[in-house]
Amino acid sequence: MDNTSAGSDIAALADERRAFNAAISAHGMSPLWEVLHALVPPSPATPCVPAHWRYADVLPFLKQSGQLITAEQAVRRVLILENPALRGQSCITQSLYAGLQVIMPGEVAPSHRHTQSALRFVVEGNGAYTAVAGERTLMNPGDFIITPSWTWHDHGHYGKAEVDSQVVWLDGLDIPMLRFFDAGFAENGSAQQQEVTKPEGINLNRYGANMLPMRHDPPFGKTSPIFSYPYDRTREALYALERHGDIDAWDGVKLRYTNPSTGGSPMPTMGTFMQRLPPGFAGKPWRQTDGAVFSVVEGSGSVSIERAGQKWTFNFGPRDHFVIPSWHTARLQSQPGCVLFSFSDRPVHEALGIHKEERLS
Ligand code: 1HN
Repeated sequence: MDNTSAGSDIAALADERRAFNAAISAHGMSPLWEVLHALVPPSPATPCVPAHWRYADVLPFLKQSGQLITAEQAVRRVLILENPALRGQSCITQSLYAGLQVIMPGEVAPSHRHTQSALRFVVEGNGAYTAVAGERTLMNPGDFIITPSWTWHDHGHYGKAEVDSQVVWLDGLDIPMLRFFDAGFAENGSAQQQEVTKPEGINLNRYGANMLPMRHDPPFGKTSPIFSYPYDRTREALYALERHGDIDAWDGVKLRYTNPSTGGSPMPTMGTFMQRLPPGFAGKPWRQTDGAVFSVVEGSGSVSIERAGQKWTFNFGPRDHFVIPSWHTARLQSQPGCVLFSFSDRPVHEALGIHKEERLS
């Protein structure tokens, strides 16, 4: 066979395959051999990219949004943190939603419920509360608060306009995951605010004193019975462990929040973490299949992220947010020391037996 006839054979075959693809396409089919490599990549090939939202850039827009629309009109006045590579999809990773919610003194964000689970991580301000299942909890900076799936919830701000200022928190929801499963339901409450039937703090007394009632049904199904994890306790633990020298070369001092009745994650779909990087920390690199969203609580530092020859470095300060997508190699550094909150879909990876993590040197 000479080169010319081999060339025309190849061209003829290509034509035949194109015609075949068109023919089966008309019957709702397509050839696997065209897409097999992309369907099962050798390692996770996320479309997500690393991204950083500086609080100094975000805050003016949060304040401006307070002038444009009330919390009541908006239902939830939130600026969504959209992954730059997934614009228009309301997600920060393929499975997670994140947004910054702002509530002004005197405002109410009306009662509703949905099957999507939500976490709140308080970024700044005082005087706001969130109500879950008849109990209100004050929201203070650094507090991690849960809205379990299908529980009525509303938010409010006890403060007075002119005297007090806005409260801002990070919302983390499993919206894209429930969208993927087509399992989302939602309902509006009949009243703006749910009736308060329990004294503030009773939830923490009942489930959050390292003890549990002798007999109880889990109040929130697969979600932690505790819905508020105050920062002062978390902070005290992290700083004490730092003083004791319990410092991991990759993570610094890192603790995960737990559901006290199972030891597992507080929510079935999202894991939450808090870590302290001691002064002068230069962490080793790691990668993990769960893409993670970070909120900077105290101090400053930097994160370097690498994937397939591309590199990003974010210098972060208090109240900044950033995302490390799946299977991107990351390392954390901090000169003055810092505290970082983060959340990811790790419990789902673990439940499915697909979680993978590599700690590099
Ligand atoms: C929601 O209910 C809240 O309750 C926040 O504060 C963000 C984003 C999408 C759908 C529902 C909240 C939300 C949300």
